[in-house]
Amino acid sequence: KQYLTIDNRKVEIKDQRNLLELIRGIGIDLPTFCYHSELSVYGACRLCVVDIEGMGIVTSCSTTPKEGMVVRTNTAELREMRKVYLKLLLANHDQSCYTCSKSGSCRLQDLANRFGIQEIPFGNEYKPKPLDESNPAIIRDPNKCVLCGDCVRACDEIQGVGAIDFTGRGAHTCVSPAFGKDLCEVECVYCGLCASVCPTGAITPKPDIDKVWSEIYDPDKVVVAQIAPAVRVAVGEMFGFEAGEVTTGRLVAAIKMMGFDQVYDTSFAADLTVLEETNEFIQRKSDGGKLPLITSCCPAWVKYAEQFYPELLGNVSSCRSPQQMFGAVARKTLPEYLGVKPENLVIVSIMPCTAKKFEATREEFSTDGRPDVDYVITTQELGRMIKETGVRFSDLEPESLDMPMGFKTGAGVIFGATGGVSEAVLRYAGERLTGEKLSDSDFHEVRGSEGIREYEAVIGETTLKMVIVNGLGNARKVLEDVRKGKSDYDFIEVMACPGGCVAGAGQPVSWDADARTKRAGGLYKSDKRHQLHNPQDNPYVQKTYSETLGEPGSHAAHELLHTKYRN
Ligand code: HC1
Ligand code: SF4
Repeated sequence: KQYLTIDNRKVEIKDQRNLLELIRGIGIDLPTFCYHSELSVYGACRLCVVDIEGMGIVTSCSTTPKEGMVVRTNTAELREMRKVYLKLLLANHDQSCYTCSKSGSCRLQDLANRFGIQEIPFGNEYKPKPLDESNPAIIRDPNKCVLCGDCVRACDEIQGVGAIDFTGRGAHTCVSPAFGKDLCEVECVYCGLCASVCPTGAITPKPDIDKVWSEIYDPDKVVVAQIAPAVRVAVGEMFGFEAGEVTTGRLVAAIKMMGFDQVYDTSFAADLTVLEETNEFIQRKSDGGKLPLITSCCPAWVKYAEQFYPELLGNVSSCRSPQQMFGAVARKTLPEYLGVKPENLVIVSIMPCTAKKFEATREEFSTDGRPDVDYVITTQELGRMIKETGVRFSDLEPESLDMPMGFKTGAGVIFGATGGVSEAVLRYAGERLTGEKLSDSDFHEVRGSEGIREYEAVIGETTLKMVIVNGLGNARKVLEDVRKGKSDYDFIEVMACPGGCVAGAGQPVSWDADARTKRAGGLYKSDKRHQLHNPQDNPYVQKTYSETLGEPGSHAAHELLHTKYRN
């Protein structure tokens, strides 16, 4: 065993990658902007400085812990240095905390407060730069950038997109797409990972709150909501609940009190998606069609495939995502069901994701020129709207979702975690291929958190070779082999966000490193509590087929539930 000393305490060195991790591991929250455990070490913000006997002052993120080191994290000099670094950042910051959407969860604000900074002696040096609001998903505000580079490394190292980079030199350095272009002009897929890792308000989800309020206030409109799977296990974090706590009932109550007329569940449409996608999969498998079949519910992944793998678009399932299946079915059936004029029906999605905002604007997903989904707000935006109303979320009595589109099986709920779509598909494929009902615990091995997970499902005589991927950089690793014809997978699940939708960029900002795992755990717990686990058993999905769609893969199902991709 090896030991070192930190602030007079003897500490064992285990497998920590750097001194910063070790220090944080013993409960000292050293500040950083540019350190992120899933990204390469950049060492630029210098806030994590420590004093090591014999070495002097170094950044702990780029120092390897060694036997016998004597480390101090808190000295007069270190404290002064941190304050100067913070003041320099603040002097180049627009300081509009009152109006910033990140207020309350901004690390610069938090640290300025923590270090008791009361004045910025250098004067406010910043000259306002224009915002980039060119796309439907995220806003880039260079005035709030602290040049930590987290967004640049996340986009490059995790997503393999490289849509943004440092540009300019010295005092003119900033982060932007190449050649000063806007995000809508480069290969950005709107995954929002840059916003998730941004410690300040420099990249944030684009809000649609005001538009939704004005529809709610319009007496002629009937406003319905669909709630995505991952929202229910995260929104509570904005009201003091632990990550992963399932708050669906309170969520329904709050949304109703806000003035929505009906509250439905995207998981209903996820059940529907499983039937269509599994049908497509089994058909391709039996007719020698194009395999592997690649999932299509993540809009950032779909845009990525269109841009970087156009030759594999034939492998991507033609199924619309659950969000868009919901929109199409709701437009077709709800006016009559609710007795409302079609033009007065407003459909709002509540999603954990920024790319869903973009997906809803795609031309493919509109009927007679009107988008099937009118507005997409994120979990964060919903939480802010609830806060605006003053409703005390934790005191609410849980309410039930509205029928029919509020009914779902556990399969439609687990979609929000990486591996969820695959597991749901197997629950239906199992029955299709064997003619027997399988237990819902048959395919739990697809669960996990690794970026690439292989799984072989043996169902009767058939073996299905699957791979579950999250993070687009991981997708690239798998797809390169598919492109070269070197892969023998039958099925590939791709989610752009590491961990799947539970960690989407629209989820509440969390400083809990385990939030992702806890939220996924919440979805699996919710599945367990559901009465039904197999999507094919959803009585309202069955009814939708018998009344509107015929059967999975029918002409009517294709019209409403499938799509084509842009090459
Ligand atoms: Fe997702 Fe999906 S699971 S993509 O992660 O297929 O956003 O939650 O709503 O559409 O159902 C997101 C989540 C979501 C869709 C479903
Ligand atoms: Fe990169 Fe995703 Fe951010 Fe676009 S949204 S810049 S692809 S990380």
